[in-house]
Amino acid sequence: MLTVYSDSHLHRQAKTELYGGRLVPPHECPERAGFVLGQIKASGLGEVIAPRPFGMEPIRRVHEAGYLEFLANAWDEWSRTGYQGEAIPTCWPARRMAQRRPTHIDGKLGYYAASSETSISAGSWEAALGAVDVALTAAAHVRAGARGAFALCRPPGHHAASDLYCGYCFLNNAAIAAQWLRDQGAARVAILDVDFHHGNGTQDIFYDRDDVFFASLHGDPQEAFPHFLGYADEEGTGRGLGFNANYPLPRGAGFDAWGAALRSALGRIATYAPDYIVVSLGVDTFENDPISFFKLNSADFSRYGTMIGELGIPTLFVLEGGYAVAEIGVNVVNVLSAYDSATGHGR
Ligand code: Q9C
Ligand code: ZN
Repeated sequence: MLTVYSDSHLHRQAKTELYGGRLVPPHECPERAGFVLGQIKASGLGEVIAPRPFGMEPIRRVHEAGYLEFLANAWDEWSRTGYQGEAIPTCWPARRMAQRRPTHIDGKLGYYAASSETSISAGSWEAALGAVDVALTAAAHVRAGARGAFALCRPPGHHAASDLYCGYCFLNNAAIAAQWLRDQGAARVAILDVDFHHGNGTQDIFYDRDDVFFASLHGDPQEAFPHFLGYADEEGTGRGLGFNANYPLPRGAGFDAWGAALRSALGRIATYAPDYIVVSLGVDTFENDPISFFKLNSADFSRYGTMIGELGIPTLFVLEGGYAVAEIGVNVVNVLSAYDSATGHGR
């Protein structure tokens, strides 16, 4: 299958992540993309091409204008204050407080952040824009008739909502691609989120809609980030009721439990009969992932790539998480290669 990749992700190179009460080097680091690209080339998965620019319009279809303006200017505003570190929120519009956007950057950070591990650094906005072009270029390839395509992008996207950044994510690459496929004429799109963490941003964006089905397998929010969304009883609202499916799984879940949940999610998707599937492909379900608690081994990634391919629906894969840095290349390519084999290869 074809991969879309750009060096523009290198603009996202934060020095700090707030983790365990300390500022540590971010888990979501540039080396991640390097290992994936290296394994794609070593395995002969297929061609690697550069993205083309899609401009702001597809992004505005998903994200609020005020939020985009905030992201575009946050680093400059933060730098002008004279603060020495990277931009991290320290206060939030919590329960019973005013939901108004303040003028000071300290207030804006809390207004638009759903979590505080994600430092905003110089270049983060440029990298986030580049990731969207990667996702949309791969989406266009699928739209043009390919059975599959892979968007090798970072920063990731599935925790970002219309007006919230969260969990290393600023712009929701998978949601923007799904909306773009709808806007190009697809009647229905399904998003399958196999990242270890619940795709709270994607769920929120499509929660009241029946034209984009969302299914997510993830660590139980009682025990795992993002903690405040991802329960099994979240089934959608209004027209969207019945078009959201969550599969929270316990600590230590291996392929027996995880694969059974995937089979159920794929059954729901097959019934929905979408024109396209967008897979939020996080490989932090891996047994040695440093921040997660599932137990998939590298062979399990091939098993589920086959299962997705057996649906026979054109599929866009978008990279999300995965922090066992040296192994993420093998695990990602195992999914993609198995998908290709199950669909009779490539084009
Ligand atoms: N103690 C993605 O995989 N921190 N984001 C978790 C665990 C945030 C993960 C803290 C993890 C965000 C795209
Ligand atoms: Zn994740």
